[in-house]
Amino acid sequence: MSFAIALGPRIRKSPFFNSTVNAGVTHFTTYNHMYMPVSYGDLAAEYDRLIHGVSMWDVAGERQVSLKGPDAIDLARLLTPRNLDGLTEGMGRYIPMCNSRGTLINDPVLQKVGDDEVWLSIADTDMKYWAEAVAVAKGMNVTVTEPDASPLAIQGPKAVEVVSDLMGDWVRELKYFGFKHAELAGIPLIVARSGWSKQGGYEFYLLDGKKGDQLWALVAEAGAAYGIGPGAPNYIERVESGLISVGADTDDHSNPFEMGMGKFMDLDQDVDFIGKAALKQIVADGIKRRFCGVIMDGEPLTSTNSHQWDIQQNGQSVGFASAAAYSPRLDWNIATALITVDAADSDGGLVVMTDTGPRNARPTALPFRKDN
Ligand code: THG
Repeated sequence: MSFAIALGPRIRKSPFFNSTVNAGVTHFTTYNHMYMPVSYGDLAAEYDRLIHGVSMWDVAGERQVSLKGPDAIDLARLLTPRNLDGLTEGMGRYIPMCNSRGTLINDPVLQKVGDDEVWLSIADTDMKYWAEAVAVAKGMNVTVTEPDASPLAIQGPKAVEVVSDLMGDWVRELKYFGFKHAELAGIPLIVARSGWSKQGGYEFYLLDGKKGDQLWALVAEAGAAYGIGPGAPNYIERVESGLISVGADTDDHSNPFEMGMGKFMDLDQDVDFIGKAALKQIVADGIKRRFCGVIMDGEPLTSTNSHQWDIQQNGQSVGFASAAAYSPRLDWNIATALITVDAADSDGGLVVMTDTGPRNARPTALPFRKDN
C-alpha cells in the first residue's frame, strides 16, 4: 500500500502547525477539518513521557463552538441530556450530546466563559451547524460561532510543575474542568485543568491564533527542566483508561447508556432536550450492548487498528473492537469494544478478527487501570 492524502485549503492548519513540524511530527490525523498530530515517530517515548513525565500536545482540532446571547444556556440545555443546573463562570462540564434517536453524536467539554456565553470544546463532528440549526428552528436569541481559540494540552504527572512555573501557584487550586482567563507574555489564554488522559494536566486555550509558535516555544522552554517533549492524545493510554473517542468507538446506533455515560444523563429534568423520548425508551427497553474492555492472546500488537475489528463468539458477530494496543504497563494486548451485553458478561470465548488474523480474547470492565 503506498498512497498519500492530498493536501488543500479545506483542511486547516493549527496555530501550532509550524512548531509541530519543527518538533518532528511524523503522522497527522484530521479532526474538525484541521490537521492534528498523532505521532512524532517514537510511540514508546511519547507514552513514557505521558506516564512518568510531561508531554505537550497540539489539540487545536478540539475546536470551540461559542453560544452567545440571552438564550445561550437554554440552547445548551437543548443540546445535552446532562443537567446544567448550578453552572457558574469558570466551571466546565462534560456534556454528551445526542440526536433525536438517542445516538451519541459528540461529547464536548462545556465551559461557561461569560454571563451569556458558553463554549463547547467539541469532538470530531460538525456541532456548529447542528447548534445553529437548533437555535434558528427554535427562534432563540443566540449567536453560534467558532471563536479563535486553540487548545494546547500539557499532560502527565509533571504538568503541574511546568504550568505553575509559567503561570503561578494558583493553577494548583483549579478544580477538574475549572478554568481562568490569563495572560502569558502578552498572549491571551484560558488555563483549564483538563485533558484527554488520566495522567493529570492542563489545557492552554490560545486566544490569538497568530501567537501559536510563541506559546509553543514558551511551554517547551519552561518544560525543558522536566524533560517535556512533544506528544499527542496517546492511543495506548486512552485504551488503558477507557477514554471515549466518538466516531472511533461508536457507530450510528451507539447510545450514552451503552457507552457507560448513564451517570451524566438526567432524563427527568424539566427540559425538552434533543433525544429525550428516545433515551427514555432505551432505558425502558434495557441496553443491548456495552462498551467494555477485551484482553487478547498472542504476541504484542505492533500496530494500531485502522478500522473497527469484528468480534465473534460461537461463530456469531457480537460487536467490534474500536481501539487496540499493547499496554507495556499491563503486558497485555488490550482493546476497547462495543459488544452485546451477553458477550460482555461472559467469561471468554471471544475471537477478535484483527488485521493479522483472529485472536482469542476475554471481556473485562473498563478502565483497565484504576490507579491511572
Ligand atoms: N479537551 C478539550 N476538548 C475536547 C477534549 C478534551 N474535545 C474533544 C474530546 N476531548 C471530548 N471528549 C472528552 C472525553 C472525555 C473527557 C473529556 C473530553 C474526560 N473524561 C473524564 C473521564 O471519562 O474520566 C472525566 C469525565 C467527568 O467525570 O466529567 O476528561 O480532552 N478541551
